[in-house]
Amino acid sequence: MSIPRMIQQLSRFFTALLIMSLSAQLLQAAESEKESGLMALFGASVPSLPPNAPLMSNLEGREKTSLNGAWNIVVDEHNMGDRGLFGGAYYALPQEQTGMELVEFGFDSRRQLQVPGDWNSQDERLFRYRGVVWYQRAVDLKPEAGKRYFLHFDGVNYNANVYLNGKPLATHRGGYVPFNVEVTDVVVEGSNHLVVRVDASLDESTVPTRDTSDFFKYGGITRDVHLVTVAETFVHQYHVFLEDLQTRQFKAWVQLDGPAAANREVSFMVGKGGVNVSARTDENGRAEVSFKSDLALWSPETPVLHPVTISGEGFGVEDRIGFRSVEVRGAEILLNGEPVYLRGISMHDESFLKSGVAYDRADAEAQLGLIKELNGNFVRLAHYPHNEHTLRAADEMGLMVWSEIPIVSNIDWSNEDTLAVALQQITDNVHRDLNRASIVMWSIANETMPQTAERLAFLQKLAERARSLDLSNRPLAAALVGNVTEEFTAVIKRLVAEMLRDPTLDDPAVHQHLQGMAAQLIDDMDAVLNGEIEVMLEDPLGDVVDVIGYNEYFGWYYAAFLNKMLPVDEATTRHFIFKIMKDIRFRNVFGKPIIISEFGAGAKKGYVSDKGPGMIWSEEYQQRVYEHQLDMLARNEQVKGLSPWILKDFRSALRPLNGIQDIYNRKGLVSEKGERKKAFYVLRDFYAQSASE
Ligand code: GCB
Repeated sequence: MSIPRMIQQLSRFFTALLIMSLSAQLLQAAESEKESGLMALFGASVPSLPPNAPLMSNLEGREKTSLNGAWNIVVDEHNMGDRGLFGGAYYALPQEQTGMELVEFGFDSRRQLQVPGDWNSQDERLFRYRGVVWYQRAVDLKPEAGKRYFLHFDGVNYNANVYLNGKPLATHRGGYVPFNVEVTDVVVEGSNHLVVRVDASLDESTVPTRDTSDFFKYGGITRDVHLVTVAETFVHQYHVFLEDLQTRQFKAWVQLDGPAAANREVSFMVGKGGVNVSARTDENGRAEVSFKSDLALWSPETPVLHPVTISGEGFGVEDRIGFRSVEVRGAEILLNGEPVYLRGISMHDESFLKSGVAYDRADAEAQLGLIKELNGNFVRLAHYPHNEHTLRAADEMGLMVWSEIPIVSNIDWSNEDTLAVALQQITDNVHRDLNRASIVMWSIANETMPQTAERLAFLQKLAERARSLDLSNRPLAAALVGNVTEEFTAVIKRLVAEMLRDPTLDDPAVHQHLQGMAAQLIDDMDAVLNGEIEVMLEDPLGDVVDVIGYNEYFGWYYAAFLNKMLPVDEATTRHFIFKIMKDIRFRNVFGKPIIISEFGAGAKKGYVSDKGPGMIWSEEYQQRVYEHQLDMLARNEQVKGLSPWILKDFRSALRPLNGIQDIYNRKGLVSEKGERKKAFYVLRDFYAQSASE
């Protein structure tokens, strides 16, 4: 036989083999999934798994084994792993091999990622990757009768499917809230094969969406993983809180889970040698008690945490809880009955101790330590729930917290599935942190648009959910959207008036243009020049929440927008904006307290423009923005707190300006490495002053 003919025959043989193998797999896939065609083989649709079990609170107080460390991974760019091509699904239990089986994937130590941690900053090849990665590790175990076992994930971004010993167990959506999966019936003695499929892809219907927010969507098992062991009937959730400041009445409820949850005696011990009360659970396993006590209260100055034990026969959990009251009265925020000014800053869940996501206690203490150094008493944890260590550290260090979920900008407001994911996120966020004294408000939205009835209905449901879960009436907040036309018209009128009376602007063409604008916009020149510039917040979301957040960027973006309407260069517009800022007054039609939840300016540490000092992106320019902002905000009586944007430069793919941003949002008061910028000291001194007043 000639060589070409031999090759032809061989290739026919292989093609036949391939077709046989493919059709066998196709048949199998079609049978199991009731699908046919190539899509069934190539795993385009991921079989749906049941949702995870409801979240247990207080991971810290549980008997647990850490599953942090090196996990083996397979990158699944083509989303094949649910069925695999040769060798079966990636979650299947590995089979004994003779060495002759064709298997086209494999987990082993040659490709690993550290858990916790994102894949983007651990592996250069995955820096921009937003697809599927399969994680695998062995879990050694000696299960005991009468115990229950849960896998607990503090955060997997974005979608996680969990498989143990080859069995698909549960799915979870939402990258910043914890979840647990019960594995009691699946664990075996010895080595257990744990696989997690992590899908970091986002779209328009996810929470957050893919494109409408300015932060890096890290992928991976980003936070701690544990195997938690509990009794068959155990304390699932609870809340112990100060119900009434005047009478020092406390309230506690507990929810047991398990076959013997009903009609059980549960005791609550609070404080050293203090309270010891008990109650019986109802038929749903829930018990409630009230008690009076003069336990010392938590505050940023005295962040006292009391030991709490909730237990019954054969079960129990311990915690350390602070007690304080927080309420909104008129336009005031009261902490333990006293008006309080929130000296805060915003931060993302990143750390200057490492690149990528923050995930441990050291990160938390380093970040929050900077806020203490700023003389702050408040932090806005933007734009999603942060890792649990941060909340524990805030409790201990004495920082009040604004906690939020990733409802940012445009969300798919009329999509029921999006609403379900959002509700799940607020539920899990509240459940995880109900007992954290540091959290003084739950925020449900950041700058959400457009202002439609669907948006409001969606956000109202989130508010109702938070209120129904948190019986301590923690205030709700949101960063509202302003009325841009009114706001900018008021500002532009004043700018035109100021420019007209400034003798240094003597170009006749400029003057003529300004006069034309004044004729159209201004009736009473004196009133405009001597009055206030009012920014009235009236977004109807203000009716739903208790605290009005507002993000404003006077001195930064607004100068660029406004400049487009003015006949001067941007430097001149910036100069005049600084001049008029002292007269800007933020008010709201709801009579509620306002927090300026963002203001700021970008600066690269050490940057000097070749156009000279003090240009935008310099530390000096950022410092100037802070000086004018703080001067303005100190004159604003309805403003009861600040959380400027932002503590540290953070990763954002929206910020590609080479040499300056380099994929960082540069509005940090410290660089990504923690180097303090000049504005850091401006805010520090301002807060020192306001703390002493
Ligand atoms: C905002 C957003 C925040 C952005 C910030 C900015 O209003 O809430 O997510 O990062 O502005 O720097 O533009």
